[in-house]
Amino acid sequence: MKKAIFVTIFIAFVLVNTSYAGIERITKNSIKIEKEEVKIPEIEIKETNGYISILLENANYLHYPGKPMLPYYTKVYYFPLGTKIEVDCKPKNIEVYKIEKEIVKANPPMIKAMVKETIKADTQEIFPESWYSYNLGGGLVDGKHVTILSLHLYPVRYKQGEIEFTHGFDITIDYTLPAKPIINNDEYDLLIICPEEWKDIVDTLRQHKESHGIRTIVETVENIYAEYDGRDGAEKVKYFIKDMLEEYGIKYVLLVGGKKSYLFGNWGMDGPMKSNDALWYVPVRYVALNDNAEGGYISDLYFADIYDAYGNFSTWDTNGNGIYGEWRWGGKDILDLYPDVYVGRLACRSVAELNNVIEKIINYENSNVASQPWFRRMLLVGGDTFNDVEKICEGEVSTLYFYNNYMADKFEKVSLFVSDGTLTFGVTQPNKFAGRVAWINVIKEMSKGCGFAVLDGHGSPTAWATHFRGYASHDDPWVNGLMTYNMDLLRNRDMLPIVVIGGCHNSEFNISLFDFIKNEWTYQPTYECFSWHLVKMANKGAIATLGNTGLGYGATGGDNNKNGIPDCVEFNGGYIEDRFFNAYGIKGKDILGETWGTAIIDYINTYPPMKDLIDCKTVEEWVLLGDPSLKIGGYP
Ligand SMILES: [Ca+2]
Ligand SMILES: [Ca+2]
Ligand SMILES: [Ca+2]
Ligand SMILES: [Ca+2]
Repeated sequence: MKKAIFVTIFIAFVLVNTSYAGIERITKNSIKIEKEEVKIPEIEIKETNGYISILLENANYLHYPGKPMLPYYTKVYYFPLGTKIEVDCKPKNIEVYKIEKEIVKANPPMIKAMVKETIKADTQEIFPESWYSYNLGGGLVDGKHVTILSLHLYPVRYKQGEIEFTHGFDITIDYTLPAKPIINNDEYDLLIICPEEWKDIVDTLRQHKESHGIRTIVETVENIYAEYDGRDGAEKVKYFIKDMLEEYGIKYVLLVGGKKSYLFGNWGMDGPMKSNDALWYVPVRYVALNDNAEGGYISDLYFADIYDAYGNFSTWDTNGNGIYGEWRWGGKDILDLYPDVYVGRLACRSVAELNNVIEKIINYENSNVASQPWFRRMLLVGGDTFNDVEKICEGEVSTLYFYNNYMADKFEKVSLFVSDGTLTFGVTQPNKFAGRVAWINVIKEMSKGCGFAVLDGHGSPTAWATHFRGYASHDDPWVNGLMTYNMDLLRNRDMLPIVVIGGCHNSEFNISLFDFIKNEWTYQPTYECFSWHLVKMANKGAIATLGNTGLGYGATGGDNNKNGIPDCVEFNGGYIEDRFFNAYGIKGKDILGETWGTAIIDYINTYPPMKDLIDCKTVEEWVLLGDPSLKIGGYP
């Protein structure tokens, strides 16, 4: 391995009241200019099985299907929200290398329910097309409303058997600060939105929050509909959230209300074209992103992304045709996606559910659960998610990675895996019976209590499942980890975990009983989704869940780009889970909504979602079903 010159990458700083060594700052009238020099370490070239990998220390890797997995650097800068920014980067000392072998290419992301998609043909154009690119957005970072500049430097570019490599960049950032701050108030922390009929019950939660210093306001959907303009209920609610942000400086928004009907209703395929306010206690936003497998799904991120980089309202309908989050034949809306408030939903459908979840939250936060031994257990559940040559058990590799890298110093590991038979009664070869009843082990371990549980594999609205090692095709025997049909057997009482679920549709909280007839991804009838069922259960289940409202995606196999990080945690759904545990375990984000929001922000910084449909879907569909102001581990 060649010795590399170390560079500080991933620096992040707020320019206000901060100076940074090595950066020259010039002010000309109102325009300020930052100049910075970045040195790039030497590249390392590795050959494996006839393919070469080009490595750079601490780099990210391009992940576009069929394209070379080339290294790049992400540099993130924060400015006060509304700052106008222009960036120029010049490469220095460019060298050209002849490449004898092919560079390893990115596989298409795999759907966590089935296999599909073809690899796009490689073009003869230079890749990537420029030496750098950047993305601007508006978001809430460490309590500050900021304009985020994520700058991507591509020191290695490929064209027809040659790579160009630059040893460094001269970066120039011109920026103009906004005349005055867009948000300057700090009177409330939490906004709760609920239907009128539940307002009195929700007031119990408000009082509880206030008792812990979380300043809380409650507003009803009916009042918002009456007083706000908007093309549909969801847009009215979003304008209301924007007002509350500007008037009171709220940080968290809790949406209390799910779908009214248990039997009929809407789901993704119909959704994008419809306004379904009457069907919902609190409205939802369907986005019309078509991945060739489904035409739409719910995105609660819509209610969190209030501003774009310039401090303008983030409409999610930039082409103005009344269809939101479009990315399909016929149109594409440009979305900011960075959360400006942290949003979670209690998708309640009855007073009984509402009472259950409020009681669980109050009890959890009041009983200092972090001091109790059960909280220090982290449950990992996984198996072989996708077939690959090395028979890597992606669900085991990823959950272990989260544990070892972010959680091990505070948590005790409890794992249920297929490769060692702990999930499957000692059976490690494909076995229909052992696979069918594996859920008994999940019920058993979860019933002992744990602070966190992470299940990484396949999903549907009714189930989370995986496969035996080396038998991960759709027709191989399934290993059923947990189902809505059996989770009522849980006996964990008030020992409630935060459950992270990697899989398709587990958090499809728009599901109704008869949807399975028209929805090919539902498989079995259910009137509610896996992730909400866990949260709404009385005196057991989960305190909150994080999962996908649509088809989830993951990377297959081990380490194709040979950078030492398993690809299944480096890309797509695995990466957002990785960022969640990183936010909690390393960055110390222990208010659940902020943990969620930090994961989303990190993901967007590294993989700009407007460049890749699957990255866009990954952040849009990852919903928090729970209280975003929840103090993880409760109050001491
Ligand atoms: Ca549109
Ligand atoms: Ca935003
Ligand atoms: Ca595998
Ligand atoms: Ca890797």
